[in-house]
Amino acid sequence: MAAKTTVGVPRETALALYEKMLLTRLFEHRLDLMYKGGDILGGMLLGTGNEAVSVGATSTLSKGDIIAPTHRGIGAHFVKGETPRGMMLQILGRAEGGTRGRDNTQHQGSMELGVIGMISHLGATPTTAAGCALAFKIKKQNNVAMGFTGDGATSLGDFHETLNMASVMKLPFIMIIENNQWAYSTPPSKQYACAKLADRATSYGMPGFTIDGTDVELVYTTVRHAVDRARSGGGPTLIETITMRLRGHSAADGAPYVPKEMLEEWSKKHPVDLHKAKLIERGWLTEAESAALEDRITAEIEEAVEYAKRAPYPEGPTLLEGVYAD
Ligand SMILES: Cc1ncc(C[n+]2csc(CCOP(=O)(O)OP(=O)(O)O)c2C)c(N)n1
Ligand SMILES: [Mg+2]
Repeated sequence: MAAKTTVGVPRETALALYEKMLLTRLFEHRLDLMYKGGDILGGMLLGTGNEAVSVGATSTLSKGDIIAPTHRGIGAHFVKGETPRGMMLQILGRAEGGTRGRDNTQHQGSMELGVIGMISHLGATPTTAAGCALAFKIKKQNNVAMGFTGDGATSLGDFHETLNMASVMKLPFIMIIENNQWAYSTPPSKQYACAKLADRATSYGMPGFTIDGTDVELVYTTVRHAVDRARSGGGPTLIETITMRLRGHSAADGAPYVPKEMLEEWSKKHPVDLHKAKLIERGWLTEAESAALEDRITAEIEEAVEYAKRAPYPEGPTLLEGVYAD
């Protein structure tokens, strides 16, 4: 089923969505520069083009709800309360970061913020989120869990098992597919043969929607409906968001396999630019206000960079602490 209408959101919400998306974009832009400057070791994955999904979907949640974002979900971490400083400490592998310097990508989780750290074995992240939804149901806790997956990871068995079980058990679960039309170098035509990934929802006995993932208000309103439904005992919903990965798979991937025209076409539809244009058209934001916001966010990011660069790496003898269960 395709969601046909873009329902507007209140001014305050629309501006909050813009702020978090802008933060995500500027933060990732800074990461890109730092990677090129040799400040970031190892791999780096960016969610450029995915801002409306990571921010829009998670902005519908309440305290106590749990998310399990993908490797393109820096915006989701920010919405759940992670700070630019905390994220920078993690990405620079510092002792004060979420994984205490054991790792420098987005594997950090926080029970306090309600974030399951991204699990690199694709497929396991949404499954874990559904497990949280089951726990909420058993404990009669009025919370929901939201799992995220890329288009490629929907081909894994875990994805099907998770949705089947979530539907049978009527779990308070929302499954968001970030269909950015690439799974590394694999396009949808070599990944699945159904017209839309959300069409699979019918076979699980749950509602499914395919929506434009560049429209943050559409993402917000569609997901909000699913969250309300899950919270009131109606069971899970599958939402497929169509976006485009505007960068290579990782910073090391120039993505020569992506057709130039496709990239050019989608670059004109950057979700942050689209939302900003709407806000300005409605008179909810001026260019001057947007520039001031950008300055404030940039200053916060620069503070995070300075702090994290000065922060120590973990001490050698502590490295095995917290790696294995006691
Ligand atoms: C089970 C498993 N197989 C392969 C990989 C290697 N891998 C990491 S990301 C990725 C592509 C994932 O594509 P998609 O699910 O569409 O997410 P995207 O990167 O496009 O956001 C692959 C193949 C992995 N991490 N886990
Ligand atoms: Mg993908």
